[in-house]
Amino acid sequence: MPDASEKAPRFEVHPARRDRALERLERLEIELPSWGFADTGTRFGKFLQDAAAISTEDKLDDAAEVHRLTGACPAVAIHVLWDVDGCGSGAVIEGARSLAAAAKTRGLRIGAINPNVFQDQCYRGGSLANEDPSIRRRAIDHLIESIAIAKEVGSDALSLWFADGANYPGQACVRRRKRRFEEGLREVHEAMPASMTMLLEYKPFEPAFYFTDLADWGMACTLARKAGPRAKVLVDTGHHLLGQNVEQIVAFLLDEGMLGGFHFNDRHYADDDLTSGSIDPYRAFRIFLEIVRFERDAAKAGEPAPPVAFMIDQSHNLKPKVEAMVQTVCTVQELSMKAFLVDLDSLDLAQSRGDIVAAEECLKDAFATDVRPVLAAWRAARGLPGDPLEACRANGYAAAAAAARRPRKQSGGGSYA
Ligand code: PSV
Ligand code: MN
Repeated sequence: MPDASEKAPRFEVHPARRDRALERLERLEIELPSWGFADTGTRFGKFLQDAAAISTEDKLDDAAEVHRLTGACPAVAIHVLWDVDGCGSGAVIEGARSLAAAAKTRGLRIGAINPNVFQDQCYRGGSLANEDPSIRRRAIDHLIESIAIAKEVGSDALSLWFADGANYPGQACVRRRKRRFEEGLREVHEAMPASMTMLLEYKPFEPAFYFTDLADWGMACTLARKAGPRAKVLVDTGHHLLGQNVEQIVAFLLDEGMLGGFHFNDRHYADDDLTSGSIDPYRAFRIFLEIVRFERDAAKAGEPAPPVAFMIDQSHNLKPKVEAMVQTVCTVQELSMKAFLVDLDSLDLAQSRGDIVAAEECLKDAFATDVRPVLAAWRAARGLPGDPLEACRANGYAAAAAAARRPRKQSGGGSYA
């Protein structure tokens, strides 16, 4: 029941609720994607940026800058083929070791490990579902090598996304491919240490356009369950068909104990990699609300709420990379803070009374709250810039990075053609 002492005038937040929300925000770590700092493009071309990272060290420098400004991003997810030297050779452990050391020097740690079984020519017909057993073996070996990398860098998350699928009706047998995924994932799960979680990401389209083998949360959940107890589902917010209710998926997976983490971004049409909250901030808010409500219910029941990884998966083609990442982190903090402010007791009461309008107003009141002043004060109290985005735009980091990286790009060390 709502504590009467926590009742504030309708459009004001009671200080006790605000403090609880800030305490939850304090624990919100947002993992950055190494690949979000490099030059990327669409299939129609790339628009290169002088300040974009070339090497993995550059990416770590950029991530460290985002963490320095926001204090919320101590971990960086990596894509092994793009970030670890020596993949597929005996030198890979050495590569992983130096990567971990490079992260540590910058006050960071390596987060989720993303293997890559989609870019090599051999994966034309897929990876774990390939008709050719030698290609399936190669993919599984790479996933197992990624586990070794994870162990070496101290990461406990193996994050799997598969481009497997088919482009044409009749091209492939859906059931046979499903069985191969079951087999392959089981083997990989068995190779994971007890501390490691397998995150299984789904996506209904691209690069396959007739079907992908892990097209939606139900398929990912089924395959995760068959893989083993430490396999969970990863929800990339851009990987849904138009109109899908993502927060319902989140709530459902939470209740099943099957939500492992997120790839945050926003979208208008497909997997657009737009800035989180730039298109539908209310949706991101509703997703956070499902999480905070689940956590509250677990706490009430005296049960631990299993950890959920909050990762960003955005590669901006047009925005400056570091600035876009700082903007994203601040937006995620703002939207999650609004969700943490929802008066859950009043929401419970309104729902149990069937008072639909009052229930919806609980969401709207919190969403309409301007949390920026509270966040600025909270950051300042931690020695962080009150407005990380403004600090980022003013501090000259991007200009210095561009000056240092431009010559390397021009001399062929980067991705300038
Ligand atoms: C695929 O679209 C995806 O969302 C996966 O998470 C990949 O790892 C990432 O994008 C690569 O950019
Ligand atoms: Mn993703």
